[in-house]
Amino acid sequence: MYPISEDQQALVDMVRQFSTESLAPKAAEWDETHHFPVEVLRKAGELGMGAMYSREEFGGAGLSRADAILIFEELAKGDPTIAAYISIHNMVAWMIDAYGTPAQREEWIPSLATMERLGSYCLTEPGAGSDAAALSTRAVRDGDDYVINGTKQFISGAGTSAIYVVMTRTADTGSGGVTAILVPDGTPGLSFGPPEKKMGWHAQPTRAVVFEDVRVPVANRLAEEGDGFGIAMNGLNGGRLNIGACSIGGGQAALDQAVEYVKTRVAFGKPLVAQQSILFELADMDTQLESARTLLARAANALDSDDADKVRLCAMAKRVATDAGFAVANSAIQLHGGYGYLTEYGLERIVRDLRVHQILEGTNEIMRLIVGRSLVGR
Ligand code: FAD
Ligand code: 2MC
Repeated sequence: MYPISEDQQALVDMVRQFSTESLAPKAAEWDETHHFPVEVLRKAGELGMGAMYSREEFGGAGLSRADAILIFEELAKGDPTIAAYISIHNMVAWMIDAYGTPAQREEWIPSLATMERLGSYCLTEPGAGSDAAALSTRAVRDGDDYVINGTKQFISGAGTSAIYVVMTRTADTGSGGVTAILVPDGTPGLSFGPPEKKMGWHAQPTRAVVFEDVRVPVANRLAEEGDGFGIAMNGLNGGRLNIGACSIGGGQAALDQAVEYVKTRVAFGKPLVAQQSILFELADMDTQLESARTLLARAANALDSDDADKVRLCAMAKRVATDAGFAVANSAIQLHGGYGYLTEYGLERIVRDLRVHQILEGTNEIMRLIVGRSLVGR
């Protein structure tokens, strides 16, 4: 994929301008005030970022996964938290576009594409995180409806979203008994836990989603009964790449800041950059990001071409990129000395925001599990 094409460069330039003008100047304030900037998300939607890799028929942008990772890196340079939410929203849009009926796609894709309406992805439960196939939120068929009961935990965008893609249990057959159902906001019996207090990701809400006899028409089911686990996992393959790209973007912003700092900060009579150990540290940071970026691009190409190896590559790239972004941002704090620890410098926010990327969308241990299993065939 590298070097990128002229079209991709134009995309990067457009997103960089949006990120620099609309995200970066406000990121610290949104973090401090825990503000979810829905109005800015609508601007991103106007620029085509609400359904990037959904088909164009109902308003998607029809871009590739290789394009998407370039976009997420640029968005995250401005604000990793907002970039990551846009990724989750895009997962939801893609799942509806890829698996929905023409009626479901027509109903949801146009307004998800513009981000006029937002989406949440509901897989995790209090008793089922890494072991997602153990989920117990149940959907019971009653005539032409499903009645849903259960709780989803840690749901990004909950309370603000217009649509919840909910992975439910319709049969006691492990991953084969999972069904994906669309639950619109406002459905009686749907409620939300209080906003979680978190280390980072302050600029987007994380809440439990509670289902108490929530009744939705069978027409709200995505694909067939039992297809839900595959739908959820396929949504996550792309999400894992995007979240990796968000980590690279955050790490790159921190590295850029560190490079400028060590050129001007004087210690022992000369700028820090004159110390070869400092130069080596910068070189290692740059190399970590570039290696991760290259692996992400390889995995994105595998997803675009539906390679047999795509799951392994997406898992590997997610693990490497989220570890790299976090490590680089943390090193940028160290290079700033005590100033790096101050909120004013913005680096501690990047570190707090990137830390969770090693945990969500499949922990980095689960990424190793996926890669390891593919090696030994189990
Ligand atoms: P557990 O599964 O309990 O894991 C605990 C520890 O054990 C981890 O270190 C894990 O790696 C390790 N572990 C577990 N199994 C194994 C194993 N077999 N081998 C080795 N180690 C193992 N979920 C959604 O569905 N939608 C969202 O929008 C969403 N947003 C989130 C936002 C935030 C801010 C957070 C924190 C989480 C979010 N999540 C979301 C949930 C997230 O995906 C889960 O937290 C994650 O998958 C881990 O599950 P868990 O927290 O239950 O940890
Ligand atoms: N892509 C496509 N299909 C997949 C897949 C993937 N990434 N992972 C598993 N599958 C399929 C697999 O091929 C199998 O299909 P079939 O039944 O046709 O053979 C089926 O799913 C079951 O897979 P396993 O037998 O591997 O299931 P197991 O339960 O042993 O392990 C595991 C599944 C651990 C890989 C899965 O539960 C997992 O990815 N856990 C992590 C959960 C997670 O990522 N949560 C993120 C929540 S979202 C979030 O955090 C956000 C911020 C939005």
